[in-house]
Amino acid sequence: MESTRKELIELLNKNKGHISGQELSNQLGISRTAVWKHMNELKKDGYEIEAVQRKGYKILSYPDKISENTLRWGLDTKWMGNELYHYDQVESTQEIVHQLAKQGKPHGTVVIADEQVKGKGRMARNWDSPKGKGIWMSILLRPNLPPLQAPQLTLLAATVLAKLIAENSDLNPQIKWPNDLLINHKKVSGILTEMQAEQDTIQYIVLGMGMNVNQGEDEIPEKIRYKASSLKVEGGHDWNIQATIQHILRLFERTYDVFESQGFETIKKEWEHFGYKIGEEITISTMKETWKATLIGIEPDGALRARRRNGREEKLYSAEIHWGEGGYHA
Ligand code: BT5
Repeated sequence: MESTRKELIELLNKNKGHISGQELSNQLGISRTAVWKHMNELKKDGYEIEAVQRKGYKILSYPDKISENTLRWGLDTKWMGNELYHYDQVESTQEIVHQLAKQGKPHGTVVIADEQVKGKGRMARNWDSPKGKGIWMSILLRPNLPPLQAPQLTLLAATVLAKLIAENSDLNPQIKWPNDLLINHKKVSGILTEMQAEQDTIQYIVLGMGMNVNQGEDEIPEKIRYKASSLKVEGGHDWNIQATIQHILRLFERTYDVFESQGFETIKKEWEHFGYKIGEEITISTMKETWKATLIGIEPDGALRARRRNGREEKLYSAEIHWGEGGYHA
């Protein structure tokens, strides 16, 4: 039942014009009455379907509720999201993509959930992912890169999200190295890049993106309210989550293709355009120490470049940056 319905939607989706009941019945191997029954079920679920005599059926619009079908509808990408899975609730989309990667799923496989009950941040931190309020999504990537270059993909993803927000609103997104997207100094999005590598080759990468979209201020956990926000809180209106996901997937594909053909240089420039606190003094914490430094920018390979107060410059691959009393701390 479920798979016939999926096939039916795919057929309607593929067909730009109307498709006749007879044609559908032939292709699906079911009777015309069964086709008609399925159509009624779809309508009940919020699909708007036009039925024209002697021409057949056509989907006019999809329901608001996100599903695999509605996400695929109009997603004109080449490789991104060719395999796409949507769940109402998961522990973490990261774990599902790890499993899919092990099953050999292709580059560009996407997993999206309405809600995560064990959303993951970096270093076993928690990522709050309330139902239907944000974008909780992980992408499987199989890049042809040495493992050392994997962090560039985090910067690429942050650039994609910053560009998307800048192009579609009056908001002024900034990227806090390496993985936070801030608006008005508050975090609206975080990226988690997990890699499976063997010596000098990457087997696969699971790139997780979390973006707070339609939470009102009181829907952001009190504990993090001083440093976290959503697009709605900052911009004053709801966003269409489904359209935004599709937009991210398209822009991600385009940006990734540029990265593959031209290297990191173009992405680096875009990243720096959104770079947070570049040229300003911040505090850097590594596993070993905490020190004051001026942020200079990022290196051609994506590492952070910072200058100590004594003038010595350093290149950092992993660190936390923070600033000010009561300011942002991860
Ligand atoms: C991150 O970690 O920023 C990476 C977040 C990645 C989430 C995505 S959602 C899809 C995929 N599936 C997953 O399970 N994860 C990925 P980090 O830099 O460690 O930041 C975590 C810290 O941010 C927490 O310790 C909180 O202080 C804060 N935080 C938690 N939830 C937040 C939220 N929704 N918005 C803003 N800040 C949050």
